[in-house]
Parts: sequence; structure tokens; C-alpha cells
Amino acid sequence: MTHKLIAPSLVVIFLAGCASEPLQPTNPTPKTIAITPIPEARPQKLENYNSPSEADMNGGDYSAMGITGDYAGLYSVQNFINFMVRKHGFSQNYLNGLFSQAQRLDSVIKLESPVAAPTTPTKPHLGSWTRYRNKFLTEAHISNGVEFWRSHADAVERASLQYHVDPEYIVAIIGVETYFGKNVGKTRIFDALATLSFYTERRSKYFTSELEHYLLMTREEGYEPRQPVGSWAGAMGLGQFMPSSFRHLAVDFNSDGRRDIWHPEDAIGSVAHYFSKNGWQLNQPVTYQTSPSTDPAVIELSTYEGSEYWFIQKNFKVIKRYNNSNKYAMAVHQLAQAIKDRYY
Ligand SMILES: [Ca+2]
Repeated sequence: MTHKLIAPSLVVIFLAGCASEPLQPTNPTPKTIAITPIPEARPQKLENYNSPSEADMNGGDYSAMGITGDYAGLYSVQNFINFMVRKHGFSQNYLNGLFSQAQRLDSVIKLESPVAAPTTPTKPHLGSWTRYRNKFLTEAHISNGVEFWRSHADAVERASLQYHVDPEYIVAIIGVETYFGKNVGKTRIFDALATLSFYTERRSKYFTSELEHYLLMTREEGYEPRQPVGSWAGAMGLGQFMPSSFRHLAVDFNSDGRRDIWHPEDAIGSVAHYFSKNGWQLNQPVTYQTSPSTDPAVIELSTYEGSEYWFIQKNFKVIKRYNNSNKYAMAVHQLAQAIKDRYY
């Protein structure tokens, strides 16, 4: 297993959002990443970027006449398998074998517990922006961002030119999502998506669709389906792409013939592509501070010293396509500016 994290002691990781994960009706709180034991741990690659090794590049040796284990006897699973066989030509025995190996992750069920229905907008909690900001606008985030940018300067510049996305925002997204690739998540994606599809209800339709995309992705790209790991909600790689985003927007930016978003170069190109497809405008302002207003383009962020008011522009909304939170988008914006000031 080569999707292992560098720091084995990490227990709680804050991942702020992920590409195309469905939006939470309330301001998202940082997610606690479920830690799942990975029984078939493989030696780590020297570069520590969690890319699947060549040995992983096959569909896996799965075959069974029926399903055993955590997913045995579930009508919904049988239905899904029939659907994948009929629509996409998967082998029934292959999927039976694969689901017989799948684990139900109780930690994931807990994290996907129902949330309160959205209420009418109220005043933000006192200091909520300050607390959020302090997680991401740290000296470590800024210095690591500059280091990540310098280490991958060619790819960042090439992505910026090709997709017309300001380079500091590519770097900052990767910083907020996975701390520049250091926290890409440890949950086996197949187990997470199977659990969310068949053992939770709130967003099961969405996750079943992501599971469909995931199985197609593993077949198209030659990933062993039980190898990739990521967030408890199925987000993968340095930019935390969901499987549908991977299939639509991930790019092979180092031209080695594989889309591998655990590799920084492919992740950099893929994040830039995502921004481009969502309407990013190069060299255009993102937001500026203003006075209180009833204009819907003016948002309020709460600090302990009082509220800040910001006029948000098109590019701010593009950042929110990654994660529909004003605090998230503002953190990305301010981290981007801080890294840029230090980089040049
Ligand atoms: Ca590649």
C-alpha cells in the first residue's frame, strides 16, 4: 500500500473541504478523518507521495459466486452490482468478490450522522472567522506553501499558463485541503464509499453515484480498487477530488500516461483544470474589505474585535465551488496572498 501518510502519528487531520463533495447546509466544521487500519501496508515510496505503485496497477484478483462479509444479504448492494453489470459490463463474480472484502466503517457512519436542517441566516458566532483563520494562516502553512511552490515551480507555472489560473491559488488550495500533500487521508476509499452508500441514508444517493464513478475510475486508470486511500468521505489526492471530479477533471500533467492525483504534478494540473472549468478569471480581484451592506455580495465574518465585511467577486465564488463556505474561500484567498508575498 503506497498511499500511506508520512506522519504515522497523525490521528486527527483537518481537511477543510474537497472538490465536489456535496455542500453542507451549515458552515462546515473541520472534518475528523477516520483512521482505518490498512492491513496490506506496502513499503513507502521514497518521494512519499502516496502514488499507487506499479504492483497496484491491476483490477485485483476478486471472484466469488456470492457476497460474504459486511455486505452480505443487502438487497441494495445486490441491486448496485446488477446495475454495474448491466450498465458498465462489470463481471458479477468480480464485484461479488470485491464486496466480500469490503468493510463497513463505523467511524464513517458516525461522521455522516444527520445534521440539522439549515435555518435562516443568523449572525455568525463571535470569533468564528478568527478561529477558522488561525488554522490555516499559520507560519507553517505559509513557509510550507512557499517550499511546495519552489519544489514544483515548473508545474505550477505551466498549470497557471495553460489554465489561466493565478499560481498562488493552486498552491493555497492544496495547502488548505491536505497541507501540501502531507495529510491526504488514510481511509480506504472503497470501504468509505461502500459504507456511505449502503449503511447511511442522508446522502446515500450521492455516494452511490460516487461509488459508481470510483469503480469506473479504477477500471479506466488501472487502480487496484482496495488500494487508494483518502478522506472518510471519499476525497482523494493532494486536491481531495471526489471520484466524479477525478474522472471529469483530473489530468495527466506529467505526461507519464496515468492520471495520478497523489502525485504533486498531476494534482497541480488537476486543481488548475478544476478552477478553469469553474470559471476562474486570471489576474482578477477575489474580494475586498468594505462596510456593512445589505448587498448580497457583501459577507460578514466574525472576529473577536467585531465583524469584518467583505465584497466578494466572481473568483471568490469559484473557490466556493470547492467548498461552499465563506470562511473556507477567505482562508484560501488569504493564504494564497501570504504565500505569494513570501514567494516573490
Ligand atoms: Ca501522470
